[in-house]
Amino acid sequence: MLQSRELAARFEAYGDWRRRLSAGISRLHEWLSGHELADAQVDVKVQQLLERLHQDKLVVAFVAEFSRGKSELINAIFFADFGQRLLPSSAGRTTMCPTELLYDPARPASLRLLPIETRARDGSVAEFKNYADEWVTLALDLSSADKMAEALSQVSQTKRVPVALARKYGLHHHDDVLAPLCAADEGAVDIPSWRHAIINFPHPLLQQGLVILDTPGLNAIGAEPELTLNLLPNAHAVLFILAADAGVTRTDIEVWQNYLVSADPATKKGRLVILNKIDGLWDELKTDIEIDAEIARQVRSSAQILRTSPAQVFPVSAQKALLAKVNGDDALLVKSRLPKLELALSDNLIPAKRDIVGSATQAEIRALTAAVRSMLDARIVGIREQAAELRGLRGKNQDVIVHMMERIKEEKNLFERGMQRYTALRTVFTQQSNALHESIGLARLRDAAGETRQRIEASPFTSGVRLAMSDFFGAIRSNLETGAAKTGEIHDMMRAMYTRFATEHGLEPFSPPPFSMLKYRKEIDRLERAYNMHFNTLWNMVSKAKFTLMRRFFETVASRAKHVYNVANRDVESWLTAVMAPLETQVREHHLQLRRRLDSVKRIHRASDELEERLAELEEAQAAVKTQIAALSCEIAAIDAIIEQPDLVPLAANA
Ligand SMILES: Nc1nc2c(ncn2[C@@H]2O[C@H](COP(=O)(O)OP(=O)(O)OP(=O)(O)O)[C@@H](O)[C@H]2O)c(=O)[nH]1
Ligand SMILES: [Mg+2]
Repeated sequence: MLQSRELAARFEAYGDWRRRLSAGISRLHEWLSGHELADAQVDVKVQQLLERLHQDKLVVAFVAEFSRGKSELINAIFFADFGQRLLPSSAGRTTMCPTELLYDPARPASLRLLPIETRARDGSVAEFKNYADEWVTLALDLSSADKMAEALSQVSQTKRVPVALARKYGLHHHDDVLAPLCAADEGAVDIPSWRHAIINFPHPLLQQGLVILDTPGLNAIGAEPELTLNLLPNAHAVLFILAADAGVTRTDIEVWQNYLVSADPATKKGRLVILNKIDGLWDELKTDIEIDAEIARQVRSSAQILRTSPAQVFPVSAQKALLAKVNGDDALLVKSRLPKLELALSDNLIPAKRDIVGSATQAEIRALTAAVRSMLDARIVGIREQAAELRGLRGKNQDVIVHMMERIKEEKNLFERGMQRYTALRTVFTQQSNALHESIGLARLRDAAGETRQRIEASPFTSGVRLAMSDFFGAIRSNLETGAAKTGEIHDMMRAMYTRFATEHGLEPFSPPPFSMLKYRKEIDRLERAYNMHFNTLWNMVSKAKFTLMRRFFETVASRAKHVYNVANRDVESWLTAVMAPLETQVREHHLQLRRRLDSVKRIHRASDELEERLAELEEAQAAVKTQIAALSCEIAAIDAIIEQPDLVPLAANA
């Protein structure tokens, strides 16, 4: 049977690859620990790496005006195995709140719902996610597809409230297209019951780290800043859905322009247009050739209106594809053209994601093992020097040996004096690190956010709000700049210190890596662009509840910024370790070597027949370190091989 499992198979292969990579890293770690080459820093780094690989997510969002078939398409692509419609899909407005489908093994299978009432309070959806008690949790019965579907019908639930209350939530206004659809009694309207839904269940794809985001139509998208500022810009792929029976409407164009076309070229990849419901064109009085020509014509005209290439537009029938998969009807599945979309989606998505994760992991492994490698190299050099020194003593009398002992003692004293400088450096380094952390600390961000909140509240005009917001971004940029200056100072200081230890005590030369704040600045720039893009839309959309909405909008901006600060602080912490750790290791190793040298010479001084024995020991020690270096290279090569190995896509997927 022909299986349309391209995406599923590729995705599973990607999950498999991540697991193999994790196993490779664990093997390396075991090896390092077994040879006493892993210190606490290595342990922490490996732990972080494994955690990141394990939690790696791939987010696919579905965006469109209502009733284009988003939920149906999700059912067809991902959940046909349930043998029925899982997400509610019906005529008219169905999905009422943004719905994330994911799997978090720490929680039982459940549907979590954030009440719409939270819109009247401060706090973004991302922040509410940290407070379990704010959510209504319904258990999911995985053994019954019927019961699952029934529970999931909650995402389309609405409730009737007075207009004033809807306004307070920033949900109702006179020119909203929602109004005629849900106008109820005089003075009352229907609004969504929930603000956000999270479906947690162990579907194989979700277990691999796939996150699916289903969204409601136009105005509902605009009203939830979490979507516009966070979830959509951060999705790895966004599918924009049109319906062949509706054509490209004015609101379709609005959704496309506001949420899909962004100024950010980096996010352009992974944006696909779907022309759904092509089964409406399957006219039995026409030949297949005529039908194909009609579909091709609609693809071209849609592409033209959206100013994208026809190759980016995928005609499908989600409904027929779901039906075909449920009934195992291969001919219908091909006719639905869903397999072509799945192929494009996996081609677009997974290799790019794999490259990013692969090269990031490779870089981390390189950095991690480089330190170990340079320590082993230094050990070899030390052993060789020691052996040369001892060979020089062959046949020499006691005086020469005493003289040499004195020389080593002197060298050791000199080094120990140098250690005082090292201790002093550590103190300065700690102070500088604290100052660096403070410059990009959350307290700074909190202050800036507090001030911005007050200014938004106090300014009745657009210009005031705009200025407050732009000052907020300005304050963040200046924090990042201060932080960048501090990392520059630390870098200079450490570089000078490494050079000094290298010239004065013959330690391995090492140039510490610089730190760049560019990544975080870019992220903040992107956030500001997203904010600017949606500001006018929002401002015009909500007349009465402008300020509550603006506040909510700002809370999401602030919580995104907080995320950037958290990441920056975490990265700064690892950088500081990476800059200081080699010096620590070198100093420790060098000190140890001086002591060993002194010990050897002392032993020989006491009994000169020990010389040859000692030389043989050194010979052995050198061979052992060489074996370790070779084994380390093998371990690294094994990880590289996993990273570069092509995906093992099961053959069935290509059938
Ligand atoms: N004929 C046909 N109908 C479809 C197709 N895909 C979806 N539909 C129907 O279109 C209607 C809307 O589908 P939904 O999946 O609810 O659309 P949506 O985009 O999720 O809509 P909202 O949740 O309201 O935003 C439902 O009645 C579906 O059965 C298709 O390929 N062909
Ligand atoms: Mg829907």
